[in-house]
Amino acid sequence: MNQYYITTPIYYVNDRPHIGHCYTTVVADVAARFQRMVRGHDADVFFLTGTDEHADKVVTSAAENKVTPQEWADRNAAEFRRAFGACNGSFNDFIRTTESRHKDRVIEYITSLLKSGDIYRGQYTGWYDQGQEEYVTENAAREADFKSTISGKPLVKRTEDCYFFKLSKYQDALQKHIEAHPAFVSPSSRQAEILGRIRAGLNDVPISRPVTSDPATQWGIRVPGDDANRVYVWIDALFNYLSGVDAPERRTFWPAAVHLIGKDILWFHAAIWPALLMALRASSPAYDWVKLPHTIFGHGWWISEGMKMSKSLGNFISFERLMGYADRYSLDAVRWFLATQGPLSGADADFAHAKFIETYNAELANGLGNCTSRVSNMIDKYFGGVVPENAHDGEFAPQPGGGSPIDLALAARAAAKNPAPAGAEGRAFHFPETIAFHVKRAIEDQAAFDMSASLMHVTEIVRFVDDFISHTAPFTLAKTMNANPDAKPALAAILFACAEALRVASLLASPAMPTKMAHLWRDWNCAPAAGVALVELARYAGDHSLKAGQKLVKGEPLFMRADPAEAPPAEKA
Ligand code: ME8
Repeated sequence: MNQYYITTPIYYVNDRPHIGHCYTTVVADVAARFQRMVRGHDADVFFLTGTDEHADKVVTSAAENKVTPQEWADRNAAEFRRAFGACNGSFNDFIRTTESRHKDRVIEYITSLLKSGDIYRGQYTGWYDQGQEEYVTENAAREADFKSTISGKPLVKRTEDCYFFKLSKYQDALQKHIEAHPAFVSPSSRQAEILGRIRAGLNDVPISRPVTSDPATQWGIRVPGDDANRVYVWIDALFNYLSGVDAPERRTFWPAAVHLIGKDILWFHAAIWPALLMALRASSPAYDWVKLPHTIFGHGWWISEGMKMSKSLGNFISFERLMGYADRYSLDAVRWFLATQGPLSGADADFAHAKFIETYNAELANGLGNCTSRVSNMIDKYFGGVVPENAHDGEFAPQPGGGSPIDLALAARAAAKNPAPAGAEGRAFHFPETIAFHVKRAIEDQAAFDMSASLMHVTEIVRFVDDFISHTAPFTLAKTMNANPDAKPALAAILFACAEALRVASLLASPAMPTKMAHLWRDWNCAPAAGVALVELARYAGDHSLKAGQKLVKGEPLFMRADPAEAPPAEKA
């Protein structure tokens, strides 16, 4: 797949942005940036986020705030856009369901489905959760004692004329598709959940709501040809993924590679959405291009200091709190934490201050940050801040007769009575192969949407370099440079290898930490060339490697160590 289209849910405008919204958007951002880098061509990636604005509660809140629903939506959509901008989201577009480019498309889709008969008129009676704006099945209502599982408020019984979508017709096709495409619903635990529900049988679903004299019911897209009904907000919202690219110059991005969502909205995405797409495709030859997305990925939940975040408890980690962390530890550290420690694979993840500090210190301050500082300090000190000549292939193995950089380094250590760590004798370090391995694996992990595994290759390269430094102790070798003419080229080879490996690590880290890595590239004079694919950029000592003779500034440390005793940052005003 040469083009890559990734989406986030479109968020309800009524909420204040919080860690949940920022999480999904940051993870999608890391994936989008990684894929741009893999392809070396930004235009092949399309990343869409946005806001879901036709919920009834928008009207209620707007009235409370004495503005029109549209003004309320405008104000809050701007908040989301600002929050995602502040998280350095590189979305290509921000779609709002109140925009005519979206509404017009939805009307076209529904019109086509009405014509084909997959949307039809009928009557619906059921238990309605007013807070969630969703009907609950008889069984689920009974199990929950006829109360909302979210708000605890009583469910209400409603009967209304409405339009249905023939979901039942697509039961077989859906089941077969999911069974035949293991990546379609990811991770696999989610697949089992969805398949179980589909196999249990599918009923047709109501997809409209009546319009009455209550202003709250007048907000939304009217069913084409019937002003007394409007399109149910969920159906309206799902169509954003299609409307967002339904323009001649964008249609090639469809089908989406990944719809990233939280597990709360899996059913809509993994059952209703694909069935709607199948129906739309079948409705007219004009929708021949409407294939099914490749992956619907439902991540787990963030909890906060070990407790479930809930609207009633009011303990959501707010966007402002995240920005408090960003101010103190850097935005990139927050992005790294979200991307590596988040609930992607399904299990919930805890946003605990102690865990943030531990990750930050281990992986960033003492990890990547410290390692880049050590290496640039040594290049500064021993080579005047210029990348040393590399007359070496990056294969560091002891030689039978001695004389390799590693032999010289070990000899220098022995002379300085600074013994190498146990097992150093005979140990070899294969830079080109190790680097190629991590790059390949990071790309594969991204393809499997395993963000933390992919970013752990950064940490593994750093460990490899740290290990190499503790074996070779280049600072000890440096002390022999006056006495031994072979010492300097050996030191050059060692430091070149370290710096070059870290350059590659910085590439793999950059989708999560674009700002910090850009600082490093500026200091090290190694910003990746535009238009070049990752495997080329990341080849050890390849065409895009560090160049001997180029300036390499030691610069500020990338990440200052954090004091675990310091109180958690406050919300940023
Ligand atoms: O559901 N942990 O919008 P929404 C992780 N408008 N992620 C979380 C989270 C948490 N504690 N809380 C929220 C809607 N999220 C609809 C979607 S899409 C066609 C329509 C994230 O504002 C997670 O991605 O309630 C979840 O799916 C999304 O926010 C729900 O956002």
